[in-house]
Formats: sequence, C-alpha cells, structure tokens
Amino acid sequence: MSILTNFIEGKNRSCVPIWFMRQAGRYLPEFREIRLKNPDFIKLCMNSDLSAEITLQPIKRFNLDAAIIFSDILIVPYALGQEVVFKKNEGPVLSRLDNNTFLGIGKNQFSEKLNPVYKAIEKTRKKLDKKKSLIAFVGAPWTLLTYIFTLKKSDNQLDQAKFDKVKNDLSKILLELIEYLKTHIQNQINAGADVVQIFDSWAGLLPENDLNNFCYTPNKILVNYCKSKNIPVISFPKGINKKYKDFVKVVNPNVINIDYNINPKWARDNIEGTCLQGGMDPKILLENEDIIFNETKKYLDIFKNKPYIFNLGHGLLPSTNPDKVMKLINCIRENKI
Ligand code: 1CP
Repeated sequence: MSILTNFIEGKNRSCVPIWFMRQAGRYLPEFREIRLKNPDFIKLCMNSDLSAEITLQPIKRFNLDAAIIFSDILIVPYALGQEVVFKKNEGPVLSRLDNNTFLGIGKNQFSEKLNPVYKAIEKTRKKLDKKKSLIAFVGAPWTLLTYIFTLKKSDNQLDQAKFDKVKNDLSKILLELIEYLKTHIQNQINAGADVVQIFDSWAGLLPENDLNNFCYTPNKILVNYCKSKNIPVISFPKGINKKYKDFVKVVNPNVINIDYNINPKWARDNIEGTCLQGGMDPKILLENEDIIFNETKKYLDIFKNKPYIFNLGHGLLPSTNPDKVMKLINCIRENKI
C-alpha cells in the first residue's frame, strides 16, 4: 500500500500527503534540458526511458509522496489516429478528425500504440520507493472532445455554434471514447499505477444543461470503473464552481481536487463524503515567501479536520521557482506553517 492509497482509504492519516499537478514539467531545469533535445513532444511521451526519468525528476528533487506518470491526456486521440502537434506558445493543435479511421481502431492496436506509456510506468515503478504512489491519468471524455473537435475558441471560450452543430455526433463518440479510456486505465493499472486522476480541465465550458450528459455521467462511468478495480480515483472537474457539490454527490470519486476559483471554506462546508485535494492558486507560488506561506496556512487550517491532500487548484506554472516549491514542502512537512 502506498502513502496516497493508505491515506485515501483512511488507514494512515498521520501526515498531509503532498504532490503537485504538472510536477514533472517546464518549471524544472532538468526537464527543460531533456525537452530541448526532444522537440517532438509526443515522441518524448512515447520514449519510455525518458518518460520514466522525467516522472522521477520531481521525486528526486522534492521527495514528494506521489509520482504522476509523464505523459499527456492527448496521447489518446493520438493513439486513435489523430495527429497531435504542440506548437510553442500556442498549445496543442490536432489534425482534422478523419471519421473513417477514428474509433475504428481495435483495442489491441490501441494498446499496442500506447505500449511505451505502460513500459514507462513499469520502469518508474521499479525505481520508485515502494511507499510512494504512482498516479496514472486520463483526460475526461468532454475535455478530450474539446481538443478532438476544436470546440474551444482561441480565447478559451466554448464555440457554441460548433458545439450545437456536432452535439449528436459527440454523444455517439462519447460512449466509444469511454471504452478506450477504460482500456487505457486498465493498462496503466496493470503496469503498476495505484491511483488514477481524471482531468476534466474544460468542464467549466459546458452550459449547465449539458453538465449531466457530458461531465457527470462520463466521469461517473470512469470513476466506477476504477473503483471496480479497487483503485482509488481523483476527479478534477475544473471550472464548474458551485456545481462541485452536485458533481461529488453524483460521481462520488474517492478524492475531489478543487480548483483555484473554489472558496475553500465553501468546499469544506458543502462537499461531503470524499477526501479533498488542492485548491491553492498556482500563481501564489510566483509571490514572495510570506504570501506563499500565508495562503498555504489558510488551506491547511481550513481543512485541518478533513482528509486533505496538499496540491494546487491547477498545474504548476512554467515560471515557478523550484526553490520556492522545496521550501514550501519542507515547511509543511516540518509543521512550520
Ligand atoms: O512544451 C512543453 O514542454 C510541453 C508542456 C507539457 C507538459 C510538461 C504539455 C503540453 N503536457 C505536459 C505533461 C502533462 N500533461 C502531464 C504530466 C504529468 C505531470 O502532471 O507532471 C499531465 C498530467 C498533463 C495533463 C494535461 N495535458 C491536461 C490536464 C491537466 C491540465 O493542466 O489542465 C491538459 C488539458 C493537457 C493538454 C496540454 N498538454 C500540453 C499543453 C500545453 C496542453 C494544453 C493545456 C495547458 O496549457 O495546460
């Protein structure tokens, strides 16, 4: 049993576990060094030796309680035959969807294409301290669909006209996509991951009337799938504000990661029956130490009597200074906050 699984299952809650979304990434000079030599991001994700090495970088540096496998949510559309290119300062760009090939891919072929991810998990597990958790992840179906169909405009708002136009297609594809995501989750568990996080980073784009069909239901299917495998699951339906309460009631994940727009006191008083994770705005880590420690203390105090995993309200920003991250971790561990 790992630190996170023990904590989530209530077997050992003596310390607040600490890990960060995007802990393996651009704010680390050791990552940037590898990235510079590997301009093709998908190829880098598909290099199991480098992926394992990058996954372990923040563990070596900060001795965090959990590693999250270095990969990307967009590896799934890639495995389904869409071209995925990461353009500098622009983010990911996906090729036009080819209706003839997309989703026509067999489960074995899909797994075969993603085999390097599973090899990376195996390699990481061998090198990772047994006590530490290894988190696998998938993008939630809605968030993947926003990329697959380019449903987001350049200002990160929903392209409502496009959404209305493709809604019927989306509903059909959603169910098939869920099956591939189950396969990807199963394969990651088989390779040695012991916790799963489901990122619904663009749930906040959904009109309220569509939340049930496109967010709650697909997340619930995947959460139930993880639970049926006895693997704890963390949900992150970013941007849905007060609907977090309904989400937890309906989806019932083992852990809910709140985003930085959620008032932590509101979360403490309204979200019931799950462990809570994260919440602090990653921008706080760009501030001076006093501000960082005050804000961290706020979260730790508010969640003092609740099962709480320290993390952020979204991923670490590329401009974060790793030394500040180290100081923060040490202070939390030494109860100096
Ligand atoms: O240019 C670069 O060097 C690539 C930057 C980068 C990195 C380090 C991308 C591009 N993805 C990743 C890794 C990654 N992505 C991880 C690794 C493990 C870790 O957390 O340390 C994870 C969990 C993800 C998940 C991911 N990818 C999400 C969900 C979480 C979130 O941040 O909301 C999303 C939406 C993506 C898509 C994506 N991948 C990369 C970019 C630039 C984007 C667009 C969204 C964004 O900018 O955050």
